[in-house]
Amino acid sequence: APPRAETVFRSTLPDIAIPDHLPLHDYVLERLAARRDRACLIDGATGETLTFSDVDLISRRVAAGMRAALGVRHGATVMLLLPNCVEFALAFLACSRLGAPATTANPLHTAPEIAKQAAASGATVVVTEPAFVDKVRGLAGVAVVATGDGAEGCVSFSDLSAYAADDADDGLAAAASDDVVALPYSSGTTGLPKGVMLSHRGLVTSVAQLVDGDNPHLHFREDDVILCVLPMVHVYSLHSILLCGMRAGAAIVVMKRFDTLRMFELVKRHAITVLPLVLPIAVEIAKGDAIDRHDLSSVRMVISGGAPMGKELQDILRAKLPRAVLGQGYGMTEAGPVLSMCMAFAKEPSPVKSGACGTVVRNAELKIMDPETGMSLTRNQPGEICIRGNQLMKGYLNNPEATAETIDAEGWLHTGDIGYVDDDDEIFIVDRLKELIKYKGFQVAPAELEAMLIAHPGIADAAAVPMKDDSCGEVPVAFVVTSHGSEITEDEIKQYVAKQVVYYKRLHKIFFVDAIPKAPSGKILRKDLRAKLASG
Ligand code: AYL
Repeated sequence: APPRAETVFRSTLPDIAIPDHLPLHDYVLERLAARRDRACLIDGATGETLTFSDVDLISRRVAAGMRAALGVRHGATVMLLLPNCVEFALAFLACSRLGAPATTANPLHTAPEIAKQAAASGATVVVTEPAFVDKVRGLAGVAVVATGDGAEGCVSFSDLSAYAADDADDGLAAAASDDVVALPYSSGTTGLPKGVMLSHRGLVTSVAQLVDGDNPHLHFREDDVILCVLPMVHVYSLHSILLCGMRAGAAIVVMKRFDTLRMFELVKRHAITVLPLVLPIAVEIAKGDAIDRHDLSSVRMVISGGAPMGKELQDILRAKLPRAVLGQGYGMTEAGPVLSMCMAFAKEPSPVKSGACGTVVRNAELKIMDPETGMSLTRNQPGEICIRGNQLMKGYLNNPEATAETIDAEGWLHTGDIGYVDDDDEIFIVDRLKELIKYKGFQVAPAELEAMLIAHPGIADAAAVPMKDDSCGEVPVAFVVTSHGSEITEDEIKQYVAKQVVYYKRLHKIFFVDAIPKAPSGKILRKDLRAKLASG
């Protein structure tokens, strides 16, 4: 039988030319000559400013230093274990220059979590802050770079940046746009965190889809000042703030730690125009009255992404920031990462609805698939969101099976998100098919918590699921079956997990049950457990 016609959704904007032959650093710095003296990175704490010229030069020096002092070559993986700081951006660009994939990790992760990612990614160098050096000292065969003037037994970042820049680019002779440039970790639709291979071509495409062309979908301007408070180790910030901001020639104000009042002060001091946020920050802003006592009139754009933002919250924010355009972006690490963006952010904007998470980006195809039949669905019918285009990940590192489960033979990436496209091409996410728990936009993989729980002798079986939470979006909770004779308590279980994981993976509640509901295949019936939570 002839294949049934598919319903494919495209951007409402025309496709553009994308220079995807360029390595990522050359692409984001392509207009360097015209921007040499413009501010590129501003340290929020000190006000210290690096121009585009500084960023170009120092990242070349760091690349030369990494190669000379640490032997980083094309294909060697470098772990960036950093809080938000200017050095993150410099080190990331240096890795791009060397053709060395950068795997990013939150420095608040525990030592075992870091060790796992370092081993899985094959990192030979870790760049971190002196405060976190102790977490990586024990890693065999891994050299440690510490920012500032360094720490004992480490190479100091400032020494690296003192190397001569001349030949730092040599490694590039071999670097192709198909090479991996970033290797964030994500659990995707199922299982444990996996290395997501994002290539130069993929990230260049994804950045271009937002900020390039005559009518950019996400219109960042040269005179914009963008706040970077979201962690750069996460792909939302790395892509949509750092890379998009640099490509557009905007200035980026780097804030290390979120604090509402400090953020308002920074907005005023630097006349910040663009505020990329996640739900919990939006909640903080919306709920207090501090916002009424601060001058935020410079802000023209507020972007929310990474997790759902309800219509109510969006309406409150809109009332508090009447001069700003407010909207959402929708992304997934594996998707490269952005699938859709609010059309009110375009240079020639179109109106949007509260609660929508944007319109599909240009040079891409989106379809809604019926999870039962595999057929594509038409407008207003919810199904699994699938996306296709050059921006997608190359695959999971060393895991062709998981890659094949996520990107099908026709090149469609299956997100595990349930949503629909409405009559105006706006996307609404209504549910999640996949296991993932999203705490303040951070990923928590149920499989990771379950493996930990089951390893405890007092626990016979367990399932971790998300529970709705007003300020965090979702929190991880667990259903636990205790072993025969075990008297383990809720607190003991919480402590046991808390000791092993970063704060956002901690369990907030334990429900003791007689059995975990499972399908005949052995798969946990997560929907049943989520329904149990919803019914109280
Ligand atoms: P990951 N609304 C609802 N759910 C969302 C949204 C949104 N706006 N954005 C992301 N998600 C959920 O890999 C969804 O379930 O990437 C999705 O599959 O940590 C999952 O989060 C992916 O989680 C941007 C804007 C990047 C967003 C991103 C998201 C990166 C988060 C760049 O400009």
